[in-house]
Amino acid sequence: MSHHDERTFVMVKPDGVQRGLIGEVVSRLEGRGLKLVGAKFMRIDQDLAEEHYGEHADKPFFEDLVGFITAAPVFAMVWEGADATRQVRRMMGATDPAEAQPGTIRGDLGLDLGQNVIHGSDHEDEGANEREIALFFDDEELVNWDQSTEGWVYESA
Ligand code: IDP
Repeated sequence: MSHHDERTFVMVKPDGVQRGLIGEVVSRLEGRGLKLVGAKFMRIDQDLAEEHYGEHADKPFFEDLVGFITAAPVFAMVWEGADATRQVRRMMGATDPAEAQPGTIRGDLGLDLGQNVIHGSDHEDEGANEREIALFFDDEELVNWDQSTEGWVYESA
């Protein structure tokens, strides 16, 4: 694994899917130079929702959060690149779109904390990216491939 190979889990949430923002989110991540290695259009069931958001199980908003994430399909993805987990979080912006900087995905595309368009693994939670990837994808659903533009994204391969 070279240092360009960090993988992170990203998901367009039900509000983003309903609002036709899959392409916009994918376009921003592609444009940054990140490499798509897995994608799945799917409906999250109750069990998966409760596991994915397990850290929030005791929060007052947990039931609404699980209800929201299971209410319509999501677009789950794995993206790869240098410092990918932290870089995607920077592109997402603050959790509350009302506070997210313009120029970020949430800051440009959302207004409501409960419907903030995108999920990305937390870079401050060690191993969250690998755990979330494993929760949503089997190994054989991830595609190892060489992207011919890599030499134009990273100065040294
Ligand atoms: P993150 O999505 O930026 O990682 P987390 O703190 O992990 O933020 O929260 C998970 C999701 O739960 C958020 O994206 C947001 O949709 C929702 N959420 C977080 N805090 C609140 C809250 O105080 N009220 C309602 N929903 C919340």
